[in-house]
Amino acid sequence: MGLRSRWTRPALAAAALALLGSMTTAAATPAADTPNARPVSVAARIVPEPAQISDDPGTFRITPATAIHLGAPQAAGVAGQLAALLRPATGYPLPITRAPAPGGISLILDREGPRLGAEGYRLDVTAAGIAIRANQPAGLFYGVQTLHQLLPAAADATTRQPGPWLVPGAHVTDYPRFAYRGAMLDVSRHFFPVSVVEQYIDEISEYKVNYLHLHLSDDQGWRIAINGWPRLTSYGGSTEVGGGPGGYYTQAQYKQIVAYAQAHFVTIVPEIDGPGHTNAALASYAQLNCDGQAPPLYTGTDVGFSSLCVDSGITYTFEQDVLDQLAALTPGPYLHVGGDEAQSTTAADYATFENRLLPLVSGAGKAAIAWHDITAVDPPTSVVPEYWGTTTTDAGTAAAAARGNKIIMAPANKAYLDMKYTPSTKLGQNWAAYIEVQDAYDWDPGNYLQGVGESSVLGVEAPIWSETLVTLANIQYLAFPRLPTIAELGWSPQATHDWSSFRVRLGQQGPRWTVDGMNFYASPQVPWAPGTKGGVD
Ligand code: TNX
Repeated sequence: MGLRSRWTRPALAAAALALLGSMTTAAATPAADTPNARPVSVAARIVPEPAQISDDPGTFRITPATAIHLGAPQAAGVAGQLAALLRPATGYPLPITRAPAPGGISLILDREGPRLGAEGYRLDVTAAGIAIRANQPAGLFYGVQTLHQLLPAAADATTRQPGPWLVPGAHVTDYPRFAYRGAMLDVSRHFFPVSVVEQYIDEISEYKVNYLHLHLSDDQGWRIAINGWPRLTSYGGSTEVGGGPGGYYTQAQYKQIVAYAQAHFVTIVPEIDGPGHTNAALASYAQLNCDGQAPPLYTGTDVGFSSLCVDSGITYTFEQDVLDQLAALTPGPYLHVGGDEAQSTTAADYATFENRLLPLVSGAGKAAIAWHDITAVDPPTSVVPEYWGTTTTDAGTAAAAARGNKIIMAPANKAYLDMKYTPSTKLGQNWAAYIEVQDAYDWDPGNYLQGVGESSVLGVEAPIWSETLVTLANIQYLAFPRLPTIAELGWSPQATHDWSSFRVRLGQQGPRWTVDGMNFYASPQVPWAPGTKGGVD
């Protein structure tokens, strides 16, 4: 969260609330209107679906006297986020206290046992109070995200609203299915400033996504400052698809993104692609080209035409500088090294390159993630191939899984958020598929790719490539509601998988997204709750 401070769109929010107010049906804000009118069970509201959830007959009321009890100093960050969420719309002080606050909201860190792990939580809402318990602060954060979805949509407003602030009773015990629940943002094809990345972090972390992979380099732009190689950004970062001004992150800005992500329990995975997808670097430094000639900058959308010079020592000096600096800036365990679509590199050269590159990643103290093309070189088991294919068989990825590599599942025809929903979607592409919400939902990451079973799957990722995306509103339109859909596949037990339940729960997100001013696709497959106003393509 932290979203209240960012989603300052009073006009949009006011319009949304007017819309909510104009609805005569109590279903617009079910719990808010009449204490005992609870047309939607709490179990029918939460995305991703918790491991266990049941209703409690009581209803908790947030009042001017409600306090947030900090059960442990390490809960301070999450407590501050919860207070920042609740204060603007309620207008209540919601003090954060170290003393127990009977009748309030308690955030408690204690030994909840191994089942909850580092990210699980218990949430109990009764008439007498709200308690969130976890082993680690990440679990408290996820408990707060679940609590957020139990609040009336008007709680998201940035200005004071009338209330009442009723939270339906619930008992939740929850923990993730997969360790890696990722989103990817392509900041190379079009550049997005820090503020957009931070807002995307707000939005993905509400759905318990815990990794954000940033695609920092490609043919069209180099987006991260590297000491000793200033032209990568001053020249290689100076444009983007369509010829716009591009841009890049200074190392200080990148650190700001990392810190913002950490506060939302999101780990940044930086990607530097190679040996292909490297025109921006090749244009910036002639010595990275085998013929010593720098090509011009590129602002089109073709792929597969560029290659680093694999036999030249300077290529690996360059890579080592880049990877060492990125490793030093990145607290997370992974560096993503791309490796996809190297169509201008022979298979032998590709193997030469990767076999020199991968040790640089381990030398920098990190594990490599790479697109599943990497399986052609039989990478060490520490390397995580990311499957982006469109078929349910892939011999290379299956062989890697059999050798012991863990796999991230991002099949393009299911999980690519830049695919159009239908032929009439204006944004996005369709090379992998049209992906309506049900298509994005109806697959099982742990039993999808032949030979890659549950125990070989590290998790899922939903990439969004930005060839056609220029604004945050563009990103939101393609990401919502499919990002929460892939997030559910990453978090919820497979036993809960059920489209008829999911579409109802997804529909309950609409009023809140509307209050938040989100530009989302109001898919006709989803029964949107009253108060939902979809966005535009
Ligand atoms: C394929 S998926 C790519 C990207 C494009 C994307 C567009 C992958 C590893 N490479 O370079 O941006 O398609 O959907």
